[in-house]
Amino acid sequence: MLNEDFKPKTLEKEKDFLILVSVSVLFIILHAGAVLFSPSFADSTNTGAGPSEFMTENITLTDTWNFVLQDGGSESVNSAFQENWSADGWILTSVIVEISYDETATGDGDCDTVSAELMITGDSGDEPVTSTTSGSVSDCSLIILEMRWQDLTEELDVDYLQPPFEIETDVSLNVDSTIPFNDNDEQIDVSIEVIMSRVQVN
Ligand SMILES: [Ca+2]
Ligand SMILES: [Ca+2]
Repeated sequence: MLNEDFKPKTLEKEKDFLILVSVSVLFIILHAGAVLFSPSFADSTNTGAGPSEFMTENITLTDTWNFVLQDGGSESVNSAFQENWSADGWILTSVIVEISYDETATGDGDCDTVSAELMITGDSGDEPVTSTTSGSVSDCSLIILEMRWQDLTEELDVDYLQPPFEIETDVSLNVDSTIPFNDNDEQIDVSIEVIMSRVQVN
């Protein structure tokens, strides 16, 4: 039988703590009238645990939109982050946006053309380490846009984004069709995943 000291108390406490953090962050965002992000999962990552015990933790939030665009039309979706969002030390480290669609016109053998652009408005921190901020496809394949900043380090020498700011994704449609007057629109699905990190509070 295991000694009490070897039971995973720490993991349980950590899980409870992360659930509390997820709920708290969601409440802050809702209270601020910002985007209706809902935590899809919360995970904890320990990095660089050396003599100083520097550790970070991550939380991932997701949100989705579905809309129909007419030929030549466009739509802008925005996720707003208010100032109190970072009150507990969370910073934005990654944004991943997926834009997907299919051909919904009956009998149409020509997929429409969808274009998308990702941008941050309202704040100017350091540029992402890697980014893909625009894309266009005409074969019904997935568009993936992303911005990734440097991971948190003990030195904290990165000028991360400071709220308030908005993550904006612009999507536009141009219909292509093999049958005249058969196709004039398309349904577009947009999924946004945001990863936030902070120095773990011991
Ligand atoms: Ca089409
Ligand atoms: Ca179509």
